[in-house]
Amino acid sequence: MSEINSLKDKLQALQEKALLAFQEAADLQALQTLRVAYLGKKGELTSVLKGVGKLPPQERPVIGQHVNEVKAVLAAALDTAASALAVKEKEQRIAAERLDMTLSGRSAARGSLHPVQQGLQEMTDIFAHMGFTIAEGPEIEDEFHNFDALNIPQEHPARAMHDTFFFEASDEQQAKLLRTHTSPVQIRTMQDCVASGGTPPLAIVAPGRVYRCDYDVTHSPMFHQVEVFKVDKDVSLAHLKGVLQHFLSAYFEKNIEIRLRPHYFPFTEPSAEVDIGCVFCSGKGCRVCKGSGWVEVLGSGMIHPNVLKAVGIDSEVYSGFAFGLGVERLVMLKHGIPDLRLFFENDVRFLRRMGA
Ligand code: 2U9
Repeated sequence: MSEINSLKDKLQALQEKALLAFQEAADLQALQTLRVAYLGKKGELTSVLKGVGKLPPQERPVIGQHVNEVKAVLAAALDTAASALAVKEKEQRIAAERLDMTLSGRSAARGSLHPVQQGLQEMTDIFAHMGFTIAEGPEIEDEFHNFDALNIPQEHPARAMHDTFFFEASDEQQAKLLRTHTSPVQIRTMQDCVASGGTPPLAIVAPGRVYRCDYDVTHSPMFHQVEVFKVDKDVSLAHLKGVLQHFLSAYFEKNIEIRLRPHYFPFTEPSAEVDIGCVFCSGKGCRVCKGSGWVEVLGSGMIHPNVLKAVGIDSEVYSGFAFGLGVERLVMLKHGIPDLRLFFENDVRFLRRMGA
């Protein structure tokens, strides 16, 4: 066989071998290696070209053109194979990254209200259902709204420094303090009513934080109150007792017996402390009720005429009842919580047990 035909055969064989190898390349990396092996400077096509020198000069262009054709075929085949592999690799990557949307998700840990807030909301809801309007007010108060308007005179022990947190103030400034009860909310509600030309009936529930400079096993310097009041014509002690009876039975979720014991509060007259039949021993006598069968739960009374006068409501025409309760105390009684301090330590074992 002539030299030129042998070269042509070699080129033909090379092309076939290369095309087959390109088709079988597993990935783009392997294809790149083949590109170098066949078309690179030291590649197979170059080594075939070296044989061209042995040909007679007139035959060299013929082979040269042939080599160029093979080169073009291989380059085109490499490009085709490369784009096919690129598509294949992309499909493999997408398949590997596929998300199974049918898998159930990890549920996020859900927080919950603090037991005191739960209690506060339960109590407020009961009064809201009875038709009382929820009202809130500032925790930083002045002496008028916290004391004077509530018939608590200057010399009253409740105003002494040991009970009330006062803010520092110069002589000409009005003294500011942390409210010691939520009663100023009702004072402000009545003032707003009168100022806008309105008249009773007013029925308000005032929940919120209050502060007293008092700290021991049964007292915290910050605690929560719910206060309720109703002002209208002909409001009587019977209305007070009916509302208390309904509220306490609804909150404790059972029929609750109540009794009113005469007491003294400056802002109510007459005043009464309210006891319930012991929820632990049903009146038989236990440690909680100290053997008496009764537990004190709140303070109440008919609004003192001086309080109505202080806000400009005619106490000859209108009367009202009011009561106030400590939220922590009632939550403790309902859930058998033995120590007030548990509410303020935020021990998760306690919070979880309480439904957190
Ligand atoms: C107005 C007029 C009167 C609210 C009342 C009590 C009795 C009472 C205590 C219960 C436990 C406070 O948290 S505690 O220490 N409260 O005994 N509160 S009558 O009387 C009012 C309120 C507003 C305008």
